[in-house]
Amino acid sequence: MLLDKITGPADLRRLDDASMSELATEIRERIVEVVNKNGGHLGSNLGAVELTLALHRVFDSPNDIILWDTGHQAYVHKLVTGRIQQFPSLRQPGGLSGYPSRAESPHDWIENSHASTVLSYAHGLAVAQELHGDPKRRIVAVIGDGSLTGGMAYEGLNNLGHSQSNVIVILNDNGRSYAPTVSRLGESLSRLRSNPTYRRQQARLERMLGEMPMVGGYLERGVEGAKAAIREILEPPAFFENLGVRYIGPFDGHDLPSLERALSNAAATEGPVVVHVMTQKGRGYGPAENDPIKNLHDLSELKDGSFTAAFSDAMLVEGARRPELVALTAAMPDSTGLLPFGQRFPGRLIDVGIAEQHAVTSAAGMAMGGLRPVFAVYSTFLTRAFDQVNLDVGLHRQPVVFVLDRAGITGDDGASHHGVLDMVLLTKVPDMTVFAPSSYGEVGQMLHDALDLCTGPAAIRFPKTMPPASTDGDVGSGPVGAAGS
Ligand SMILES: Cc1ncc(C[n+]2csc(CCOP(=O)(O)OP(=O)(O)O)c2C)c(N)n1
Repeated sequence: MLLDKITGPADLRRLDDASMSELATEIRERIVEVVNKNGGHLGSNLGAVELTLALHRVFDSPNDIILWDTGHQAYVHKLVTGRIQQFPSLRQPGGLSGYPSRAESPHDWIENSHASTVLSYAHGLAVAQELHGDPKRRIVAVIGDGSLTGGMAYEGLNNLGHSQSNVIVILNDNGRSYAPTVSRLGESLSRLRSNPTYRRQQARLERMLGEMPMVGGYLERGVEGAKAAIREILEPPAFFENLGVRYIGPFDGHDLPSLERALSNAAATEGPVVVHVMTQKGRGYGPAENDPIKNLHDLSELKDGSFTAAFSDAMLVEGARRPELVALTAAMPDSTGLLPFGQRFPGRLIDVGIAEQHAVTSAAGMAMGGLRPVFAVYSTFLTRAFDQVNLDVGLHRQPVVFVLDRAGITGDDGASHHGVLDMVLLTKVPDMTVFAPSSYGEVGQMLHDALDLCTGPAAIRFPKTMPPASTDGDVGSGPVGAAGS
């Protein structure tokens, strides 16, 4: 096995093209084997194999800084940065984290699993670099098209363009978050995907535009149509370039030699540059390639006999009773149990993208407009929208229901996924009622009560799994402090 001989990125640079392609196959096999056993993120990692290999051949990590947005797609990075032996312990107690981890490796700079932060870290590192860093060190930020729907990503892009910081942004575009990405920009990006010869066309169309006849100062109608088509082609590059960030691409994210050329060119660029890389989620593994819901983004599924399933059922009941009930998700329609609601009540499930802050304030607007919004979200992700919950919903006394899945300790999802702050924060919000079901059966009753009885905001929080029940005698009888002595 080639893979077992890779002790670090330098070993990758010694391999020829044929060996690299063999290595990519071995990596996919290893990831499928371990994730099928331990759970974790599958589709996202299978799609990022060649991209990760190219990054580690062109850049010199950890001196060059490679940052992964969200971090769920960093398994390949772990495998080629000296963690092959520990990989079977992925997400196990005492084993490798499911995300980058600063304690695990100097190649891991950031470790939070919340999306859309990477461009801000990159900007900060670039400022530090300029003021007192090694001028040769490069900063590379990898972000998915899904994570690019989050507000912080736009704030970061705007700032990078304005400051002209030396950051290489890799846009890993597979057209999906879990579900297809909610983004007009994403749609334009995917038109480029189906149009690889667009650069040639772009030049031709630009020439044509320059030669267009003007009739009484106005372009003719047919010409207007052509212009609209041209705009569609030019939109994504224009979007980045108007912000002051150079755009190159799109590149085939599974063609290693061409990716390496693209990355080398980007490395020689002054100022911020976006390298647009097209990848296929779940690449090389049939069940993931063919999963229509989320390309096996991860291996969690809606189980009967869970809080999520109870909530999913309760939404069908309440949705039928109340035509004004709408459901919101921040790019997680499947994991939050809202897909059945969306199928039963078309148009009443609103996916806002990975944009929790926007979701909360948008829910306030929906409530002001007479709807009863239910925002289903993991507890850990609501935390970033606390200001919106407090002011835009709470201060305005709007009847928004927050349904917080994964409240409390979440086990193998790791430190940044624990939902440990919602209770302390939500109980400070004006007019907020917090419900905490202790059985699946209570979920439906509490949703019903939150909608029927609460005139202001309400939250229903429940854990990922039922806590293990203790029986009489299980609870400690030894002297206090005995464990430490
Ligand atoms: C703030 C926040 N909300 C929700 C999530 C849950 N989540 C994890 S990965 C993901 C999709 C990411 O899509 P993309 O960035 O395109 O990466 P891909 O997996 O498609 O490569 C979502 C919604 C998250 N990590 N952070």
